[in-house]
Amino acid sequence: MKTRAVFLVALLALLLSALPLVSAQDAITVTLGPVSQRVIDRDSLVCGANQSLQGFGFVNDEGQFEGFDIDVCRAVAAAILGDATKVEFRPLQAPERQAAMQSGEIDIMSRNTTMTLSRDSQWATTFGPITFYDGQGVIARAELGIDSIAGLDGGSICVQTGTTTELNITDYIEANSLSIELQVFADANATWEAYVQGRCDGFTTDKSGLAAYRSTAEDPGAHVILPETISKEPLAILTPQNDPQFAEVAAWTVYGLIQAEEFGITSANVAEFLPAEGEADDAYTARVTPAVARFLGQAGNQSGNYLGIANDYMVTVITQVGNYGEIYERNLVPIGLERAGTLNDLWTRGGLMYSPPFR
Ligand SMILES: N[C@@H](CCC(=O)N[C@@H](CS)C(=O)NCC(=O)O)C(=O)O
Repeated sequence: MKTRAVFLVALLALLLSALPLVSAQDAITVTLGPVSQRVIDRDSLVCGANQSLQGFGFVNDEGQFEGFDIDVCRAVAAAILGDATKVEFRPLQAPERQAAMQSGEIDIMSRNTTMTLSRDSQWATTFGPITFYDGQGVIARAELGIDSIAGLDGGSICVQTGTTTELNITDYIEANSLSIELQVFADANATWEAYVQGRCDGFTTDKSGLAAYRSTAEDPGAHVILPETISKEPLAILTPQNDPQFAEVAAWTVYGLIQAEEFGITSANVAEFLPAEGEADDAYTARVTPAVARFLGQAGNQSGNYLGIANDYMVTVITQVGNYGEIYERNLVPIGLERAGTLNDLWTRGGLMYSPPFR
């Protein structure tokens, strides 16, 4: 019995000595997935985008893509390629999104796209973190003098096909026993134009989209956004389902934007959160906090290494694109989407923007 116990202890010791010692400092090996690999090989990220939605994704007067969703793609390019300008934008109409994702012609989609069960399961995609909490609404001409969707009973609403919008408004009309005719268009701008020209009494889309379209109207005050929010429209990024490693890169870039804002790290002050010349690791860590040192991949901490990208990738992202709040401020405040007190505020201020821990 005793000999057997000694033998077992000896065997255990042998086995343990054969195991590599794992410490936080050890190199981490990450195998790049097919999407990451092709992005690196072509040195450019192909991003499915909107080209006609003010604030979110549109082509500006200089012919450049601009907007909140556009900046999210730029942030992912900065994370994986170290350069926020290395993005090729692929404009997509709403009904083209599923095929673009399934065919593998894009690496990522960042295009006011609502996360739903059927899309998540049927589009060969992985939805990433929610970048904007939205909900559907209806806009109508102010001269009608109505203050609710029911005021459009007997009238008509213009709506774009291939969207959750069309499905939700159909449900709403039925559930509320309204008699409202839907005029359906494939193209977003054609839908808005039809409403503006008086072919419909109202126009419906995500409330963010209503703000965007109203901002382009000749007289924005001539249109009222009705108070009801008839659906949940959590807008999120999408990546191809065949590459979980790339999905993690994209997800932890979005989380990083939110976390940077929570830490108060911006494109203007990020250098202050890096080690000063000659500053010892422990002095630096004490100055910025261990959590910030980890987040920025400094002082021997692992960060991007876990994802197979540059360890200090968030330094690059914040320097080149800014944090979530900066991206919001730059793109969405100008179209009238105030943030304070909304779901899109940081969780520390009562909103839903919340990053899991970087550790
Ligand atoms: N979030 C909804 C609606 C998305 C959507 O495509 N909305 C329209 C109106 S705001 C749009 O962006 N159209 C622009 C286009 O198709 O070019 C969805 O995912 O289906």
